[in-house]
Amino acid sequence: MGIAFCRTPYRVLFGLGMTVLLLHLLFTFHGSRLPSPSSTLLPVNHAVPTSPTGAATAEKAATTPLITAGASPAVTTTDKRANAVLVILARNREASGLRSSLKQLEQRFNHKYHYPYVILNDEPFDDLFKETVDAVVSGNVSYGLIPKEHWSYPPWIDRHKAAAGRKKLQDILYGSSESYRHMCRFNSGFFFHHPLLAQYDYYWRVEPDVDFTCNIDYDPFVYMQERDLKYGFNIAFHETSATVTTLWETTKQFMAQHPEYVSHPNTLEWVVDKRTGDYNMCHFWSNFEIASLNLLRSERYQAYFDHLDQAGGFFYERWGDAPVHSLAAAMFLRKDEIHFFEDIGYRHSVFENCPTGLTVNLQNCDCNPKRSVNTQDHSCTPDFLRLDPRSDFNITTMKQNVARL
Ligand SMILES: Nc1nc2c(ncn2[C@@H]2O[C@H](COP(=O)(O)OP(=O)(O)OP(=O)(O)O)[C@@H](O)[C@H]2O)c(=O)[nH]1
Ligand SMILES: [Mg+2]
Repeated sequence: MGIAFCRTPYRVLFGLGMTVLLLHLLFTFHGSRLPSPSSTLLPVNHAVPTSPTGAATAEKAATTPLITAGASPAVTTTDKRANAVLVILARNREASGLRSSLKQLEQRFNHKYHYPYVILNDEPFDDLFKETVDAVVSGNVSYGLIPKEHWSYPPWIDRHKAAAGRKKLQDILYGSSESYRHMCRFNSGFFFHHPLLAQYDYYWRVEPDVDFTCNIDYDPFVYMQERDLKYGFNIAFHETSATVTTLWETTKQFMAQHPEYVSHPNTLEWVVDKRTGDYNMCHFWSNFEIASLNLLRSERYQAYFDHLDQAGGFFYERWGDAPVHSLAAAMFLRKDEIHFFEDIGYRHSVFENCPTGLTVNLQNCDCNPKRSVNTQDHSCTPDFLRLDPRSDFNITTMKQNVARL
């Protein structure tokens, strides 16, 4: 009772004042944090996972999400949420390209779910990069630096041989690039060991300058989790063979040394040429991946990566993380643990996946299914879908549907 005004009628007035103030604060907070009236109604858990030990200094919460929701259709959602993260590797100079990708990803999907982001770089991110990203995301962002040992030559690599390898491939895209090789090796063997990712089970890889062309009205992470799916792709294509001259030989050596690691059944049929027994160059395009971090952290994946890394093909040739992840998925997963995200409209450089209209209302898309690479025979997706005639997507039906449009 030491405070004089804590007596009626002052107590009543104070109570009223506090109520008004609280209501004001509540509306101000909601107005700035939640981007659309529809999203305020969604029963999605907005909790943001706490950062792992030691990651706190690298972490910066996004405070000013500016995205406003477009005209999203009715959203099918549940309270369920996966322990998942959006992962990006980028350079400072790619800030505006990344902003473009993330604005679309937020508008199409994440403004309803607020999944966190982990963004990694081999150099520290500058303030401009962070400001650019923070301005467009609705999830928490952690910026991480890649340890030197994950982005440099291991001691057993012969630098002269590596230089000769780059010269040999100089006429191929990124064939003469050293940094591209570090990037591919990092994405093959190290990103999932970064401490900022330690707490998560699933990741979705995103790149600068890609387009998400359809609304995504469900949670693909939960979709994966509920079906025990391990690897999700969106585009499958043939690799440039000169970049992986000895990758298949080296993979066969691994399988011979470690038959215990190869699953039965597996998906090797998809990557092996029936006539010759060679690698047919099919791979999932890893610039889009929704997958299990535990798969990559598994003993067998680690053993496979170590085997490849010792052989040196990341530097002597130009092994990409896409064929490496794909061969791993083929050896370690059953076909029904791999999912084709046909319904996610996605464009990366010249290739795109545009839904065929079987599962997605194309009015909510900004792409032309006739331009989609996945229904074309020179893509590797038809072969993948034919492996399992009971799969959700039947290539013949998909093609027929596109032809009718
Ligand atoms: N920090 C960092 N990121 C890189 C570097 N090189 C590539 N990346 C990132 O790694 C990913 C793949 O690189 P890209 O250059 O897109 O390679 P790509 O997809 O094979 O080829 P593009 O057709 O050019 O897109 C992207 O997210 C890039 O931002 C690098 O030297 N440093
Ligand atoms: Mg790219």
